[in-house]
Amino acid sequence: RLAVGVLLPSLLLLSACGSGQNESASADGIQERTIKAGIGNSKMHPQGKGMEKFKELVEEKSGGKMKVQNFFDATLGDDQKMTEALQGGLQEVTVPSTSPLVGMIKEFGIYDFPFVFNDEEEAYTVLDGAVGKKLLDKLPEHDLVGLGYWENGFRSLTNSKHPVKTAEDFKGLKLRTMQNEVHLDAFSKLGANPSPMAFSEVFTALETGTVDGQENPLATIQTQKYNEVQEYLSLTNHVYTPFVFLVSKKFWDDLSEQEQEIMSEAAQEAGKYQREVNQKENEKALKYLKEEGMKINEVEPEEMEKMKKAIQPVTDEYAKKFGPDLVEEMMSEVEKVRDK
Ligand code: TF8
Repeated sequence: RLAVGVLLPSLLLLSACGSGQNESASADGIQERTIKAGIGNSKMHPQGKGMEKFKELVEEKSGGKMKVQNFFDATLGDDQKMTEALQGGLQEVTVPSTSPLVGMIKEFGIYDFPFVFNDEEEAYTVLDGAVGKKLLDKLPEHDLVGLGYWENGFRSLTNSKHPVKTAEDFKGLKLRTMQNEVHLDAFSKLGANPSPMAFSEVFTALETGTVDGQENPLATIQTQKYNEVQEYLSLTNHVYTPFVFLVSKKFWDDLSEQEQEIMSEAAQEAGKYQREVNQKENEKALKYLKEEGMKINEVEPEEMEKMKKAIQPVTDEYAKKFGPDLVEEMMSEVEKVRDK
């Protein structure tokens, strides 16, 4: 562990000695660096607040030598594009949903199985445990380094046609999904017409009626103002999406041990904060969306069970593809905390 308390005095000492730039850069193992970080959500979204916390922590821990420049609202591109920019060494940090990464690392698809987690604690147990680590360990061979999981969260459905209360209500709805085969196949199985689309195109697609609906956590529905173009919100909570904190491996390999430690600690501390903010803001978003006049309905547990049954063949098929052992390991970790 890095002791910041030891670092700061040595920094002061160096500047007091008036040593040259190179010496001061290397003595504490920290260089002047600018870290370009981008996300798809807005600055107001819990993910944006997490990024601001990350920036604050990195700058504090490095004594102001490492600077983080945050870009929000997909101004650097969507999840897939930013991830590619990291691989090419053109951008240092992004925090995408794991779902659009499944084309690259298929095992991330286990998180896309609907109705696996009942609450956040179950998700954290898997993500912060052995299964979560196994998946992060697959990133370096794709020129990426994963510093842990943040939270996008449980997704619910909005649409412009009718409330979705039963499995049958999905029939015929044109839905935007993330670029992910599990999501596509699961919604098809329920009788909807899903089409994959990058996040930044969703609002316009809803507004122009290219699609009838979309699904995302409540804080995203609020910050993207989907309520302005969607009448119905059905609290399906059908799947939990993690964010994964990614660093360009090209950049990472160039960092000193101290600098890596700073990045890693900041990503984890900011992640803890981000998860807390996310849970609070999702609750607030529900109130807000109600006040804004969205027609909100819950889904009865029996109906959830029917939806789960309907898509079981899809989950079974993908479990084979992603690795039955891995899926089993995930489920047994969930069971452990669920029994308590
Ligand atoms: C989606 C995701 C996005 C995030 C983020 C904006 O629907 O849930 O909200 O991945 O990049 O595409």
